[in-house]
Amino acid sequence: MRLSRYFMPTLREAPADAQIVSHQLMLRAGLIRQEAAGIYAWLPLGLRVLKKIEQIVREEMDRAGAIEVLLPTLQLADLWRESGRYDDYGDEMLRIKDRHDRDLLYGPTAEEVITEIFRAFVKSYKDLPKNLYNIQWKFRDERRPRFGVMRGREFLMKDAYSFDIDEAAARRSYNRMFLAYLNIYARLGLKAIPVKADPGPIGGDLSHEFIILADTGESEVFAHGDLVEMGAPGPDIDWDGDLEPLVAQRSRLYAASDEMHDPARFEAEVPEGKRMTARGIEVGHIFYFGEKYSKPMRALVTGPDGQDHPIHGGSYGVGVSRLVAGVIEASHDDAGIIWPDAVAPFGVAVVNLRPGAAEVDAVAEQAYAALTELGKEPLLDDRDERPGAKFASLDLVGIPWQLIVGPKGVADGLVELKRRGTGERQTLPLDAALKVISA
Ligand code: 5CA
Repeated sequence: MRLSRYFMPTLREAPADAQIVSHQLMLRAGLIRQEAAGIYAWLPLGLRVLKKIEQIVREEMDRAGAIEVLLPTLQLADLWRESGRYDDYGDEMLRIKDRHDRDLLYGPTAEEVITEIFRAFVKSYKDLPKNLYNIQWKFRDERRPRFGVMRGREFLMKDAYSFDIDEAAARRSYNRMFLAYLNIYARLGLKAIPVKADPGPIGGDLSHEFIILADTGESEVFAHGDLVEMGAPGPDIDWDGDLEPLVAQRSRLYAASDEMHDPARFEAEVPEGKRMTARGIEVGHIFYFGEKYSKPMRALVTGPDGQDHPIHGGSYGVGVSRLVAGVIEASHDDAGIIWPDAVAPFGVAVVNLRPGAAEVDAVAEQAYAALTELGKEPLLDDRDERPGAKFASLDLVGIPWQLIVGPKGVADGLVELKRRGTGERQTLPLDAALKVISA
């Protein structure tokens, strides 16, 4: 992409009502634009990051055996009347009438829709387990949308739904998601801790939230310090094998969010030096709720005994759009965002310090072509701007590498390479710079 033709509307200052650093930086770097309270347009740079996060979530869900579908944003109220949640859900649900005076709603989640699909097609335990997931916009008419996309009204969620014949099988599905979630956050460069959580309006008796630590987070967590360091299991575990030991290793250490916190247990179970109390951002939430939806909605399968059984369900959410802000909270400095390579909107900025000077243009174009060839998704800064302004905006938008091409270097056959995260700079021939970036 050539910056002179791109759309990257950066701002010198963030609007005064942006209170936390990720919201400020998302506005300043031109990632989003607020269209209404809690409703945002995703501008080109923000959309690229959102898509990268979405793709990482997709790959890890696929790896864990889940199957992607795309559910509608608008749902029939009648489905929610079947489950009994239509009246319970309250003012957070955006209710709509169509021209036939039929009640619709903008889905805040999709347990009912997926249960309806499941019951239409799956009739036997032999077709289980199944896990279907959906990456789709949700709407919750939050009383206090705030902190930008962190707590929006419209937001992108990955929601997965598992179907099993009994509780033991459902726990295996739950375990797969538990571990897949840790892998997702690790690929995003985030340290996430699973904490016991209150299932809330989703229902059920087993639930974990995944929290990344950040001072500005809305959740308070109490946890054994070792949990933070334990990390993700990695992609190469046997997804069809017994995952219980890997899950138990993590869930037996004390970790709870404020509503589930038990100070006496915390003190009894966690040695003083290991007691961690921190604020964090909830970036995922998983639930096992058994027959909560399958019973009232009659999602039944024939078991090995020849009888009909309501399936045992779980649901598993990742806040995809919230994660864009979460990554920024975890990775920024005074100059702006520092994208981890895995989600950066562009891999490298090729900074042409003297657009119009033939030799400089030639080297910049050569670098741009080579990086494109290498799949590094370069952004060529060919704007007619002062170097200082270029560096300030590229630091702000957080591209991981800057490959700087100027008249002095070109005369000596050299370019400069800067790593955004560390500020480290080196001067070297273009070929060598390309090798460093590829390594
Ligand atoms: N049905 C279940 C799982 S699919 C569910 O809806 N879970 S949830 O309510 O916990 O939402 C899942 C994730 O979506 C949360 O962990 C959070 O990361 C994200 N999320 C929830 N509400 C918002 C919001 N208002 N803005 C941005 N992200 C949100």
